[in-house]
Amino acid sequence: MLTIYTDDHHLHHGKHELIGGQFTPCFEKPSRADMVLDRAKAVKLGAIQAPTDFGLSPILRVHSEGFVNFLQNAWSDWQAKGRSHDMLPIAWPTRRLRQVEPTDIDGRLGYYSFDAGAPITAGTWQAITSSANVALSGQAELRKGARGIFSLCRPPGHHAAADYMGGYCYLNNAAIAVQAMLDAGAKRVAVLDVDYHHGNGTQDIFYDRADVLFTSIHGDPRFEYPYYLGFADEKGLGAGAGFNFNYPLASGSDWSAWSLALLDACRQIAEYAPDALVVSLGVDTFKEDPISQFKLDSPDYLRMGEIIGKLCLQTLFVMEGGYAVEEIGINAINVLQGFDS
Ligand code: SP5
Ligand code: ZN
Repeated sequence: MLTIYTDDHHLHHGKHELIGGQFTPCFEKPSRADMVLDRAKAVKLGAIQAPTDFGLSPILRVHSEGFVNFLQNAWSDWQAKGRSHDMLPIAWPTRRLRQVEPTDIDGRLGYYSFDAGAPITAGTWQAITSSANVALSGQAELRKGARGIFSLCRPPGHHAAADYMGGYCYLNNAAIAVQAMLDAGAKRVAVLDVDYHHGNGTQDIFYDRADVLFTSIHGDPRFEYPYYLGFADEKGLGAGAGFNFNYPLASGSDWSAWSLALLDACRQIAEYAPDALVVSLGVDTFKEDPISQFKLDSPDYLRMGEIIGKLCLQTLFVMEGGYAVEEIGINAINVLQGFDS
């Protein structure tokens, strides 16, 4: 399988995120993608190809102009206040507060985010646009006829919605690729989000649309981040009603519970008969993941890939989460090898 990758992700290396009331070294760090790349090379998964630059227009098909403008200028606006440390928000427009974009950068930072887990640094804009280009290049390669392509994106994307960032995510790489597939002529695209956390951003972007089926298997939001979306009763809205499937699972879920949800999601995807499948590939479901509560083991990822492969759909794998850095390469590449087997 072809891997799309660029070193540009090294330009994004936040120092701290806020967890349990403490500034904690970011779990989302450059070594994650380095480990996945090393493993792809070690098992000779296939060629590694650099992305091409698609510019801002495919990003603006998914994200609002105000949000993209904010991300592009955030660091210079921050520097203009004499600050050179990472950006993190301090206030958010929750219930009954006005949804009006402030002029001040601290106000804009809260306005365009939903948590204090996604620092913006000097190199973030370059890294996130390159990550989107990795996803876009993957969909372009898939269109040439490949069965599967791996977009080794970093930073991840599935928590980012049209107009907000959070959860280590800034631009929604998977959603940008999906929209590009539709714009290139696909009639229907399915998303299977296997990251441990609910893909709230991707769900939100496509929630009222019938041309994208969104399925997600994740920690039940009653106990797990992102807490405020990902419940089983979220079925889609308007034209999108019936095209959204959430599988919230209990803390401690292992392959036996997880794979049942996967089989049901695959049944929905097969019934939808999409022109292509985009897998939001997070491997933070691993038993040793430092921030997660599922119990998948490394061989389970081979089986996951095999089951996804049985859908017989052209499939773009887009890297999302996974924080057990030692095993992230084995687990992510196992999915791709299972798919190829
Ligand atoms: C892309 C992705 O996987 N983003 C995940 C963002 C999670 N951010 C919140 C982490 C909260 C961790 N809480 C449990 C800490 C256990 N020590
Ligand atoms: Zn995750």
